[in-house]
Amino acid sequence: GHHSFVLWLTGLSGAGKSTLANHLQAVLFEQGVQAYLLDGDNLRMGLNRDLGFSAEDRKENVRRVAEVAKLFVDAGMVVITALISPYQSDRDEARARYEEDEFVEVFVDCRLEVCQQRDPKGLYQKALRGEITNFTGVQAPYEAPAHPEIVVRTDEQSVEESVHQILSWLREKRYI
Ligand code: GGZ
Repeated sequence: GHHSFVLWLTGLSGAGKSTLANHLQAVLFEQGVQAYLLDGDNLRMGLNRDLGFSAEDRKENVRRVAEVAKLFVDAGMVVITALISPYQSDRDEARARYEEDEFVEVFVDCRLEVCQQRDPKGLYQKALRGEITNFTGVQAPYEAPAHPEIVVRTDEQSVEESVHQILSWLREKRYI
């Protein structure tokens, strides 16, 4: 059997967090592990609809998702979160809510220029034109994780390779 934990994906907009999270969820399901997905983008339509993108609001966003994910983990589930979560201090506070072996931080590492080229929703374009303010990587910072458990280079390898890399790590460390 597996134990319950949160796989905390962090990275720039367009780095591939949601894509990876969805693929991971599907592959885990095939292997008998049901993982619940908490995607920042979706949660901002409900639970976090009152929050914007100031540093304070992002902090609160990350805090709430960490709390909700903790409830699921306590209920015995595997949780995958996909939030930019750009500040080291916010991620550290999230991690602090968990037992040491319950929080697996995954840096979804993709060069900014590649994210800007992908620009799946045209948000970088809008930010560069000044139609969106506080956009991560344009007007707002992204602090790369200091000590992530896993780093996947989504600008240098395929989704499948990143998924495989994460699953191998989880198997090796007996998470699954
Ligand atoms: C960053 C923004 C912004 C600004 C809208 N900055 O790539 P997406 O579009 O689909 O997902 C992004 C999402 C980021 O929400 P998070 O909850 O993950 O952010 S954080 O952890 O920093 O609180 C992006 C969209 O919202 N979006 N405006 N200004 N991303």
